[in-house]
Amino acid sequence: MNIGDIARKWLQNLTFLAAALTLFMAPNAALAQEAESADVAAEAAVEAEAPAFEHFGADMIKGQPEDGGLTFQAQYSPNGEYALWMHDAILMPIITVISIFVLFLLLWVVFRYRRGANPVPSKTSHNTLIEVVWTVIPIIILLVIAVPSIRLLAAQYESPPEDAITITANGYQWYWGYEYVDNGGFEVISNMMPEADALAQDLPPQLEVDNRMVVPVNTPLRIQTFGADVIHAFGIPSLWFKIDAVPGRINEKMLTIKEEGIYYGQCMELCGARHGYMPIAIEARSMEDYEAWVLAQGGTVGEAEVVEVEAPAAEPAEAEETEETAVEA
Ligand SMILES: [Cu+2]
Repeated sequence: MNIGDIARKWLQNLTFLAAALTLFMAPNAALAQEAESADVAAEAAVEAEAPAFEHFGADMIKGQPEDGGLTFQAQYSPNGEYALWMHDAILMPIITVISIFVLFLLLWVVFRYRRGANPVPSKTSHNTLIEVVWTVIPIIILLVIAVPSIRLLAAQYESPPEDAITITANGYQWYWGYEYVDNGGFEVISNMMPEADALAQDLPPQLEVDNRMVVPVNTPLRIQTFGADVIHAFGIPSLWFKIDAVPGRINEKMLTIKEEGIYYGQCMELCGARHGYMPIAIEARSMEDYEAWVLAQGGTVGEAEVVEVEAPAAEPAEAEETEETAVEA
């Protein structure tokens, strides 16, 4: 073989190698390109599905006391509406009628039986008819009040349905933490917003917070409360909702909010030096908005969280151990 032959052979080999390489790489390159465009499409889809969550502004504040208001502030939960109706339609009319009637009796006695008109006082000490009337009528009034009153009391103790969304309000000295038990278990820490920031956004200072408790509207919520250090109380007047947050135990109460909006409350149990500076701000949103917010917080939505919650494996083992110890003992 001369040098020319060797060179030709090498050239052939090189060409073959190059061809093989090209054949091998081409589909990969195509695949990579496809994958890249798929990624871009997926990202675009995610962006389209989950628009950036925007919190409500001052125009959505509801249930605040009004200047010159005579009754309770507007109510935004079924129990609150019922309580407001009972106050306005039953209690206030009865109180008004009784007060006017007693005032009339007093004035009547003062004028009709004054000394000038009655030089000889009456010696009457019993009147069976009047005594029966002033016993029976108050009983009827009390029964009329008792019916809606006991209904309201019972409604406030009603247990939430099984599919209610559980949110735990943890009271800390001196702020609130909202734990989304059914949405991945993340906790939102909520502190009072500095006065200047609140005023700049036209929000009520000392009521507004940095992170609101976002909840879905028209959905039964299982609100659980817990005191991390001392007793606090989770109270929102416009939702007719108040429940103590006690260390060492979990309290539970159902809450359903009827309208989207921002509702303010405060800690309602004297809990220390900054008790007056741990406000509550609830933002009720549509279910879609709520889920978007949960995802933005890193939480989970839908069926997935049911699968994630597995029964603790340690339990049966512990039970066996206690059995064994019991046998040994
Ligand atoms: Cu407190």
